[in-house]
Amino acid sequence: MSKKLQTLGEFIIENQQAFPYSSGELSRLINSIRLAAKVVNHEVSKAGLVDITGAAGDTNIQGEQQQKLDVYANQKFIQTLTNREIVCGIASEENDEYITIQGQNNDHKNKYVVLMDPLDGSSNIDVNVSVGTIFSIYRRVTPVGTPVTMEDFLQPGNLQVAAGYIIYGTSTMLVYTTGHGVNGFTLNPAIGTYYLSHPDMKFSDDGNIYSVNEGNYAQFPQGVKDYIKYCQAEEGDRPYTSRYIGSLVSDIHRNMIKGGIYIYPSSSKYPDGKLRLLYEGNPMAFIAEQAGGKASDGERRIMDIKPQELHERVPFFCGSKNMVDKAEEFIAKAK
Ligand code: AHM
Ligand code: MG
Repeated sequence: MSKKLQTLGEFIIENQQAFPYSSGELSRLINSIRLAAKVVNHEVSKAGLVDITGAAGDTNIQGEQQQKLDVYANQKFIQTLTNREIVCGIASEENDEYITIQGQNNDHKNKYVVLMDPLDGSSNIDVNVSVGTIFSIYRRVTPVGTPVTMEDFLQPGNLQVAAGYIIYGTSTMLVYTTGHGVNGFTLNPAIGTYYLSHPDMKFSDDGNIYSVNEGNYAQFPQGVKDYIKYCQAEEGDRPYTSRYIGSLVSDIHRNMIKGGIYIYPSSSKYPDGKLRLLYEGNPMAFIAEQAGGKASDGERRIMDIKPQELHERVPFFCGSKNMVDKAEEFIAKAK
């Protein structure tokens, strides 16, 4: 018997009541992300054909070189979100400052802020490896009718109303949560429709994959080194398998499906870790927790951290719950 095919559009409508503040705005917001993702997907999939890859020449706030597709994806997502009367502000990993959206009547009446990494792992594009978009959505805390302020963006992850990622991989998928589990949709590029392909995604409690840039091993804190040695030890179900793409979305996506832990710890090069709390840490943490997994900075729950600035970095341990617990145990022991 064949399974009933459900499109993302149908899924959004059917589940609208389950969304927080179910006025339909959040559904429209997810819809516009879905649309922008299709446009970006189209461009990303052509990257090898046209002379679009390579550095655009700009340098982002972290001092990293931007690829042209980063700039393109950033523009597309911002355009699509700005053109709809839903979002009052956008913060992007590619922009130094947040963007205020006043709305068509200049009345600042929109309710949601979106924080995003429009094209994460973009250094992988030149070598035809999967990249992703990550997004995080909050309700504004300042009154409707006034321009957004920094306060609207610096909310802890536990106040997210939705978060998700798009993976531009062998298939393009949109995976998201509104706090009622995690669902994954695969794009049929021939007709431009996303279908529910991965309902109710879950991290297994235990896993056997660890994903970390081991080239930086010598720079890691002792507790992290000890945990990596534990992963490699021949005992019980270990050694675990090491898998690291260097593309956060792909590494987390694989580990959610197969069971595993992703680690980007602090190091002598990156004393606060490399990943950004607002654009990468919080949305991935929300997804992980909604999928029964865990996300921590090695000591604290990621989503309980009160952000101090837009581009703040955070050490990141995310994945199967028992694996993250074990990593925390080693870190605590080494203190
Ligand atoms: P980016 O936002 O500049 O693309 O950097 C984030 C990426 C993640 O996708 C990935 O997990 C990590 O950086 C890889 O870093 P490294 O090359 O240091 O291992
Ligand atoms: Mg990134």
